[in-house]
Amino acid sequence: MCGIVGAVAQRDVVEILVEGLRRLEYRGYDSAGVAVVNNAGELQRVRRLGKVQALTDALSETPTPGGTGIAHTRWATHGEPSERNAHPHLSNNDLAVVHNGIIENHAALRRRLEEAGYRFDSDTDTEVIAHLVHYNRQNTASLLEAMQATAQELEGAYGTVLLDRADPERLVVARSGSPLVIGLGIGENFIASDQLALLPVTRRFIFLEEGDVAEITRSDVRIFDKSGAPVEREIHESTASYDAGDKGPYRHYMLKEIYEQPQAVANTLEGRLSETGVLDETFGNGATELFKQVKHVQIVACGTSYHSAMVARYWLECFGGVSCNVEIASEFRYRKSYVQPNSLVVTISQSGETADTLAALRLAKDLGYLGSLAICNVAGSSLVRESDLAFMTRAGAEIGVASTKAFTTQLVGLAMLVLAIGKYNGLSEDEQHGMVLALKNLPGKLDETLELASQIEELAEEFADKHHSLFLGRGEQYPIAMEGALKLKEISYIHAEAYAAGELKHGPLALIDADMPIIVVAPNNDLLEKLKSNVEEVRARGGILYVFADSEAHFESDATMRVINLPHTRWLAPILYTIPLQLLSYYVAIIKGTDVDQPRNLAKSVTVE
Ligand code: HGA
Repeated sequence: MCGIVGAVAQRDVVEILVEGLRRLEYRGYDSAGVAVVNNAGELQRVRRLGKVQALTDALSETPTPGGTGIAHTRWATHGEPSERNAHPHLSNNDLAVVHNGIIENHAALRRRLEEAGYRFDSDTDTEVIAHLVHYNRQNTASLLEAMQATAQELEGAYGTVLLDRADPERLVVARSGSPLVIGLGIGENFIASDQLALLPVTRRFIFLEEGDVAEITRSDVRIFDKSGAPVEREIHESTASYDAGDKGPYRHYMLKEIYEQPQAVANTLEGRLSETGVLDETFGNGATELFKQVKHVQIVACGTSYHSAMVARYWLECFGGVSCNVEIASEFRYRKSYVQPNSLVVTISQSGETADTLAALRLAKDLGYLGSLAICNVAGSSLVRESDLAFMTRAGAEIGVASTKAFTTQLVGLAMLVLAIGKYNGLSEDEQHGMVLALKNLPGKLDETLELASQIEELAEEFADKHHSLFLGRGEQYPIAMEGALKLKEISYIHAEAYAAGELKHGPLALIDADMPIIVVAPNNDLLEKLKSNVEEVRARGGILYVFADSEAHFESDATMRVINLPHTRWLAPILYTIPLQLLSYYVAIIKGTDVDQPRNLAKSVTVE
């Protein structure tokens, strides 16, 4: 969350900063701001409430050129979205600060700084960083040392960038809990919270590590670790495509990303399957030794990734021959838990920077798991770097706040994990062969499923005036019902709940009437007859049903039930049945006129807890 961009160059950097913010807008979009030191040595700041476009408009009215600058797009945690709370924040008109994260001891620091004579102009926690660095600067030899001293006093999480009017040739940056990446140019250098922001200006990146403080000038980058010792960090050459942040011919990123799923899944599978199984090295060095010993899997994740984990639990226990627990990261990290013998901990996160998931991984490492595996879409992210093994999902950049292709490729990764672990736990060669074949056929089935879009668009009309909805599924389709409900909530703001269909009679049946659409995920599997009984229970009470089914499941459309048939598939049905639910929420949101890619109150890459 929160997009940060900074640049030190000879040329005017404002356009670079604003283009970077545009590319990071998915991380927060309630306000945006920029601060630069201009040729006259003045610190100039422009901030606007709302999206980056409002800032761009303001900058075109009042050009604000400068060779060194910082910029920010905000997702508020402390203080309402407003211009006065927008970053950058200043101290004494000398220092400007942008920040991603939460300073937990901000109240105590604020009191102390107010006593020392500092005046606060915002309600944010961030402003304490500006004043504290300013305060510490008086007793230190450089801005870098002032930041190092400040880091000792800050509690919580931050990725922060500082600009000093009196020393405009450098930026000082610090990372603790929130990601920052340095972009290396020729005679100019950059900083951002995501490499995507800097792809127009460089391909060479250094990912800062926990506790790093760095000084960036036009010609040099100096990095110090948390003990203050100078360190060298590896330079990565990025292969991400320049236009990863473009919508192409699509109206929204979300639609583009829905349609990219067959290719994203094909990319995720490429080079990782043999005729009869999954190549262990897909998960990294040492995977074979680890998988041979695994008897239990603990998966930890948040949001959509948590739903993929829930599907994996069904798969791992059904085919993988091992037991599995799944837990929401923000719960796991704050409770006492027991580690089963021979347990692998698996974390799942699109960005690899999800604050709660990262904290859960760190806790798990202390608890003594056999090993850790990250399933992630961003190479070089904290989760990947800090795990023993990693499976990269190759979904490509996902910009829409509501996750689509990241989810389906996570499921592909988890399906491959099931095969990799299952082969050491009784999964026969024949079974593996059939499962591999299904994986290879999956991109084609996804293409076929996407052809249902016009039917689903038509069906969406019936949801636009509804305020509530219910999603039902059984077995491994229950988490898909949960994911469908989450999508609808996220982008159309319709209240949606998901239930395991067998639970209906324990309460939710009371809600059924003609104003409550009920979406049922109904592939042809062993639970089909049970699910059909649940469907009848709803019909008997006047409910209107929308059933996504397999033609072999023999549901018939009539006055109270609309049936949409999907291509036939067995064990990978959760991946296929996700597609119509994504399309449904997309088209409902279009009809309702909500902001599909940047829904209210949300942002992508949840780097705060
Ligand atoms: N706490 C700061 C920054 C918020 C943030 O990082 N969001 O992702 C604020 O509220 O401005």
